[in-house]
Amino acid sequence: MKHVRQRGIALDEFPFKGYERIDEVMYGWNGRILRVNLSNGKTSVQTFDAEFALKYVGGRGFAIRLLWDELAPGVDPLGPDNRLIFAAGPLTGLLGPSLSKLVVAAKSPLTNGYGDGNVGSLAAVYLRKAGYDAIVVEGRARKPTYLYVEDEGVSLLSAEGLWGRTTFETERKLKEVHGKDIGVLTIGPGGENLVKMAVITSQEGRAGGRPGIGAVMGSKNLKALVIRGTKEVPLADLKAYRELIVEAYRDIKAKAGYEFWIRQGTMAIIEWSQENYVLPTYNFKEGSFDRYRCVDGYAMEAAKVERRGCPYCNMACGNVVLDSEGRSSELDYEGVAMLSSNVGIGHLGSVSILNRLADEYGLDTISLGNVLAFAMEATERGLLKDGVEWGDFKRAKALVEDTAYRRDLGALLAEGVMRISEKLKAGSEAWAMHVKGLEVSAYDCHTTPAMALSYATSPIGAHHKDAWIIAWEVRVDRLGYSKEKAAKVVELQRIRGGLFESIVSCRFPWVELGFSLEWYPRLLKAATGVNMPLEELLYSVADRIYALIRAFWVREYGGMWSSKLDVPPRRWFDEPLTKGHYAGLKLDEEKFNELLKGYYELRGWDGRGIPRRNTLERLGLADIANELEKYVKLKP
Ligand code: PTT
Ligand code: SF4
Repeated sequence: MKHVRQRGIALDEFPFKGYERIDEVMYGWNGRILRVNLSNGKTSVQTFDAEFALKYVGGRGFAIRLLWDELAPGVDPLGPDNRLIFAAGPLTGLLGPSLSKLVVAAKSPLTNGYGDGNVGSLAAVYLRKAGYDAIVVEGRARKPTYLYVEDEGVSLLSAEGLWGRTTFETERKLKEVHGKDIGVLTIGPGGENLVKMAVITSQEGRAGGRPGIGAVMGSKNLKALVIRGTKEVPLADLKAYRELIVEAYRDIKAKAGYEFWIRQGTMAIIEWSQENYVLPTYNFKEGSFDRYRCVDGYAMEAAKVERRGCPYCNMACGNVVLDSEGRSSELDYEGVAMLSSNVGIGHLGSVSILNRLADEYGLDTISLGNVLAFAMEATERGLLKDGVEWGDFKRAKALVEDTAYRRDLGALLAEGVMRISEKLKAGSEAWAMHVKGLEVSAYDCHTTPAMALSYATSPIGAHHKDAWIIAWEVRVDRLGYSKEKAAKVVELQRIRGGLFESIVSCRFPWVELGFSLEWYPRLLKAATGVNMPLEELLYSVADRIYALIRAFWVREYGGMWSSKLDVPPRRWFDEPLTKGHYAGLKLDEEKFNELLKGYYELRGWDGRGIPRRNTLERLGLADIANELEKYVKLKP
């Protein structure tokens, strides 16, 4: 990366086909990364050029390249040398449908591999309006600190009065000090106490960074980011861009599913999952829950008091209910499924309390539902004293607090299921529901091999974000192991994990309402002036990002890396479902391994799941291949 902003890169200098620069100025990107070193209190601006922008686009693409370049393999994720990255893309923060999302990334303390998440926030808008595309934080502050950014002005301020406060309190306090017109990203006690599933939150209901990115922030003594920006990102064709977004907003609103989406958002998935026997139930033992009606989208609608969302979004999905303590709680499918059916609690008011506490303490609801369920099963099996029974809301609530503060049993739960299982032993790894250390999100995979493949090959551990293939799989071929399924996983990863995480935009308009993908190259062209066809974004940019993330994992694991890391939890291979239409069925290990092999072939990775040298070279990553070769022998 060059440290001088370069304008007017000549077309023939750019090594990739398909781009057509229509202007000499770099539009759409600010071309600036704010660097913050908390150890010495210094801040600086690093610029990047058009080549870097076009090669990695933004968000996850920027994050993985920076982490690859700057982290020594084996670096302590909770040490000062880890980098905490907030990365936008060329569409982030622009006025337009669902564009206010931000990637938060670091080496993960939960998995020791690449970790990221995506949070919707006014901070994303203001980051770009302040003139930056990313913030990279390194070092560790001696005392609790928060970063204040107002256009060119950057200061590190004392957060001693904020440390210990919940995320909600922190954001409110910061607004008292700096006014309401700020974007805030903050951690709660979970991040402060280095809980391995701590997230970064915003706006009392947005959260991101499942693989412990909040703990990385806590390890740096960084309580919050406060951002206000007043400038406009330079756009290549403002008139065309404005015309497009008017049309795009209209298109979204006219979609057939719009009205129902506005009513239920992701909460509609509870009923769908139940009907299709994939609702996580009792630590993923079953796929259906007898009290699902008490926590489904209709139960939520009956209790709903407000709808919230990310800035500029016209399909806001944050459904707010009052919990049993009379407090607001913003619900979504993943959190509700994991904190209800998966732990045996069939009461929406109670589930909403657990969900709200997770937001206040800054803990990931998905991993929390997993560790609670794991503790319940361990208690049932006699492995935990003073544990927790299935469905015991009162004890579960106390354990959420204990986890955030690492008290008693909570200190163990704060480590996540992989480490709890390593401690308890007694064969518990067979029902520790994680991949590479990240807990499984809310879809049971006894009878959905492609979804299991999606978890197994996700670039951050068991998260559905990159390939939510289950809806297609259930509709098209429920139980099969055809290579078409591997191809579909790759296709979805390209779109969801590559395109949306690099441009950076919310994927819901496309996923939930069928907003065409073709909108994005059009928006990109108007914003940046660059003609990046969809094929280029999917087959070059997305594949490059995936190969680089995989290279990062392999470099971290060195000789320990093997395809055995790309497997779903054992429970789905060993224990069949006992209830419902698919009772008696489970995953077939041999066939799954064939599916995985097919996936590797499609990606151009070898049988160990390592990108081949020619794959890396084809993607413009020859330098990565040379570096990786120091750790493992690459296949040609
Ligand atoms: C995301 C994961 C999800 S995925 C959910 S609900 W989902 C949970 N949300 C949590 C939460 O809330 N609070 C909390 N304490 N923990 C939480 N953990 C879980 O985190 C979110 C929406 C949703 S709701 C989804 S699917 C989509 N995710 C997107 C994505 O990943 N990328 C993208 N480009 N667009 C997306 N749009 C949708 O955004 P992680 P948000 Mg999220 C409160 O964080 O680490 O990525 O894991 O950001 O602003 O809350 O919006 O049924
Ligand atoms: Fe945010 Fe939901 Fe809108 Fe996506 S659909 S931008 S997550 S409010």
